[in-house]
Amino acid sequence: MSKAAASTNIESLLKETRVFKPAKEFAAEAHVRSMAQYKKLWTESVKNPDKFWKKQAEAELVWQKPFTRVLQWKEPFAKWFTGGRLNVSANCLDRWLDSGISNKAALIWEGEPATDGKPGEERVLTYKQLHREVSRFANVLKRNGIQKGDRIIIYLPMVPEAAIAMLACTRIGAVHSVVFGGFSAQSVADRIQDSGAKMVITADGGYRRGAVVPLKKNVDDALKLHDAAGQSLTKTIEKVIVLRRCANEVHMAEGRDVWWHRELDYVSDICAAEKMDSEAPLFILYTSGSTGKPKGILHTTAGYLLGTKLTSRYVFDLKLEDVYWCTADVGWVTGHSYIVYGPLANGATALMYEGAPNWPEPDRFWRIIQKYGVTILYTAPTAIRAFMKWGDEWPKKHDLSSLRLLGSVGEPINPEAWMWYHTVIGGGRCPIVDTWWQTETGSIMITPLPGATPTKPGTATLPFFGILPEVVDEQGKAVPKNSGGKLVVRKPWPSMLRGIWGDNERYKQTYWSEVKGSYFTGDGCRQDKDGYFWIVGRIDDVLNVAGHRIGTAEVESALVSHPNVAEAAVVGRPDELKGQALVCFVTLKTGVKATPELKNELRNHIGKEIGPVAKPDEVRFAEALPKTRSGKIMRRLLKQIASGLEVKGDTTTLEDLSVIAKLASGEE
Ligand code: 7RM
Repeated sequence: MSKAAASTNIESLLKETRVFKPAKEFAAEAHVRSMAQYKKLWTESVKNPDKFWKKQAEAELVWQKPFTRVLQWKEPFAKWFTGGRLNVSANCLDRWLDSGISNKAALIWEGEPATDGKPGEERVLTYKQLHREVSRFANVLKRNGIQKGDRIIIYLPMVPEAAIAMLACTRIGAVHSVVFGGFSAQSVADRIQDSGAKMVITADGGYRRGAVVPLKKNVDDALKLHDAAGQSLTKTIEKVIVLRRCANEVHMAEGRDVWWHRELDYVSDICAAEKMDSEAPLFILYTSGSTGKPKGILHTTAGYLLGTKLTSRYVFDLKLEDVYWCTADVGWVTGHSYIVYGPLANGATALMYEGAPNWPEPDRFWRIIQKYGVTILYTAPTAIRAFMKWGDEWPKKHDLSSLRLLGSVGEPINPEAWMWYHTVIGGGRCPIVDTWWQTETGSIMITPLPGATPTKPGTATLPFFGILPEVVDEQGKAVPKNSGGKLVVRKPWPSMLRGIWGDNERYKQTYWSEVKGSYFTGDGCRQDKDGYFWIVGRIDDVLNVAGHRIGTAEVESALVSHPNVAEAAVVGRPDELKGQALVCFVTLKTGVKATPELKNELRNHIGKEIGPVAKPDEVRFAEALPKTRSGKIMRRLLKQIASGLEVKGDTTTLEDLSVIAKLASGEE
């Protein structure tokens, strides 16, 4: 790419100049109150990480036996807080029992509304009650043959029992692997096989937009699956525990399947928390990589707990009186870290909602916020853009004045969505924390601190304490400010993944061989003059069109800044002349007509926003974009469609298969 072209691109990336300083009243009450305070703490934390993490681990965690060393680092394998023993469920529950908050709500759960319009159920579990339920269920696990170190698949809907099951595992040292309720029988079987799980915890069914998802049936199907050689994929499974949720008919296999509620009759509500090694495996969570086979990301006990606890408190400015709502599913890492472990380790009150944002109407979130007086909302850009599309009338119907902080996670948030979130949902008064992190990182890595960091729409801003990210070139050398490069992390951190389950080679290969001596995130990034990190998206989403490096996220952001566009995804298609051509898939706002004129207008709009180099070769209108159940646009599929190829590979995480059929047939 020519120098001139490069600088044009960079300028366009740097167009966003709005800055939002924390309000004085907010900062005055916040855990971190100024940039000076943040900078001092951060500098200390990376200059002397041993000292910093030692102090935090001693102050924040309840130890059954103190640790003797902070970090043993044999790249790429880290051991944190060795010699120590502790229990995650004891840190989330028992520690609050003799405190003033034992009778405070730990979890507030709202069920999906019924099809006949009846409101959803409500359940509140105080710390004391949650402690009892977790202890009882931990005894059920033991009664069914589970021992320390055994792996358990959790395949449940968004009900409190999902959190209870996770915490019960941690109480006795079993390793959970939560599989999102939207995954297929095949995915369940693959995860059982890879983890060697002994048990599945599931439900008869789960509600989704008024329908029943047959979870137990899927488990039955999974348990019948074989590999190509005729070997069972799931022979390690001894027991299946079934929660009754929908009362749909299910088959119970004698000797293998037991009902959750029946089992409770046989157990006491006292279960001592196992003394676990700091480095004992805590959970495995499968995530997709660049190959077809999902990776089992392994997290361990002490470091993960410390990371999620600290970030929950500082990033969300969490206080005891907050009603905090993270809208993720517990099947994703965001649900693990920021519904269950982080908030409970802080004695917070976390809300959990079973259903979809637009069921039965697109105001579900705003209704819930008003009903419970939610103070902190943590959601994803894809949801925010959907709300924008559905129209302002839905949030406007409800009183959102209880909100004091907003969070975003999962993908880059485009400035337009950021501004809408800020104005329409936050009433212009709530700071937004755009949090960058990954399944692999365990907890938030790059983020504003809401009482300290001036924010700019579209950037996750600066690193959290103890985190040393850098943007580097092909040789692994730091690039100058305002240049694009690969995002790496230079130092180990407590909540980092400890490996890929059963595949050390792949762990080394994927994360530690791209840039020598550093953790490679897979994301592209640049730092602006203030040192703020602008995540451009996955490196594989950066296109090279006729020698110009174009971030798909950048073009998408330009598209959604057009008043008629609700959402856009941009991919590359191989092109004989240019290397790659740019193809845009665009969802229009409700009521906007899809015309050839509009296509042209959008091309010109991009030309205007970014420059002629970014003018797409093709604009295609789509009723909806293919997304994973966690809301990430499946660009891999769009690339195949853009290239006129048959859609191949794993589509089990796809939210709605018919979207693909429509796109491929060219239906608009
Ligand atoms: C928490 C989570 C990780 C990938 C990551 C990025 C993207 C996540 C942001 C973001 C820009 C953000 N875990 N990503 N958060 N990009 N700004 N604030 O999403 O493992 O499922 O995904 O998501 O590409 O590498 S994840």
